[in-house]
Amino acid sequence: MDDEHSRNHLIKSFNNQFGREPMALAHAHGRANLIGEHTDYNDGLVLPCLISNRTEVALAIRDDDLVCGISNQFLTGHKAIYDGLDGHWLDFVIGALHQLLPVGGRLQGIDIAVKSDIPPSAGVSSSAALEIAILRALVTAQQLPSVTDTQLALFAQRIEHDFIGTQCGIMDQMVVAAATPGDCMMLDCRSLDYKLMSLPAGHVVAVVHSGSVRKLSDTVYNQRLAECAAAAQILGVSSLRDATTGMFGNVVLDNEMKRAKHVVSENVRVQAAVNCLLRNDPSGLGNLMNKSHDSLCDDYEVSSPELDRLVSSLRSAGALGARLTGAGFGGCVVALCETASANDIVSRAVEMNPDSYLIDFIDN
Ligand code: NG1
Repeated sequence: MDDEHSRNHLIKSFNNQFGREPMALAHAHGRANLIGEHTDYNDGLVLPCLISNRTEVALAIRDDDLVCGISNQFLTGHKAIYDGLDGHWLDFVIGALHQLLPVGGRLQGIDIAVKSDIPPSAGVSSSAALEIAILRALVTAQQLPSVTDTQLALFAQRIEHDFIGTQCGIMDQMVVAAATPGDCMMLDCRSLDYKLMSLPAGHVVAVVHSGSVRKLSDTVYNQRLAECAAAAQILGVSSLRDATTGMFGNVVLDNEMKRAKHVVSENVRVQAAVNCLLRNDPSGLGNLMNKSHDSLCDDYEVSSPELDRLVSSLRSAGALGARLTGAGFGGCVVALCETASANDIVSRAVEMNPDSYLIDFIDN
């Protein structure tokens, strides 16, 4: 479905459900991370790209305090703004209303229709896309002064922290707010400085779903966060961004130090990957992606048998590099492929992993 057709379809659904026209429309894309995993909440470096899959929202203000929503992915529902959080997707809308208060927003009832082709729980930022799209539409509907992309990203991250319960870093929200499909964003998660870059000429990144959704992710995610904080304290640095490989010595590494080793080496790999993009070196980039996956598997311990199998199938089918993307424990894999052979590589890998399927090809 093209963009205009899809927008008209959303407006029609809004109309059918709420019997009126929406006051604002907005959309935001999902993302796949090329390299730089589990570094964002350690003040580190990341290199995510937007995918073409996107979330669209249509909304209008109500004159009571109810938030009423329909979605093609989640259950229709309604709740009052002042009801407690209960894990319903409408908590994202309530979170967004609260975040916009400091820039003049108001706590008002909302009718909202959402349409998305970003698979949830797949490591491709369906939640950041929903947050940014809702925030953008509310800025329009409430006629607020314009908000910068970085401000939007920080509001979206606070929705995760305060209304959803995930203590995530800033990678997803920054790239979703500030990039356009096909861009790679080199982001410093400490300073929030970023640079948009292009993929190597003649190459695409395949985003392939392993067929297994993320399991145990919130619990293990928060556990990794705590292990990284403990490792930083042991190493005497304020965050693992300031740790160096020399600090580990030659001793056998316990869990905390293994997590630290991944983060420190991953920051080095992101810098090296940026150099590969600058000098158009796809095989160097592929190599770094492979090393990143191995480190996530051995030292960070967030891979799964399904992800490992898909990664090795993509490599053996001819990808220059393949790795899990997002938090891990299931979800998607990214693979760097020559454009001319990308379809063939993905078809062969999918044949070897019948539950897996292609989500998108990212190209410039
Ligand atoms: P995914 O798996 O896309 O939800 C999560 C975090 C990111 C980052 C990555 C690991 C959320 C919402 N996002 O991404 O901030 O830490 O894991 O690099 O939890």
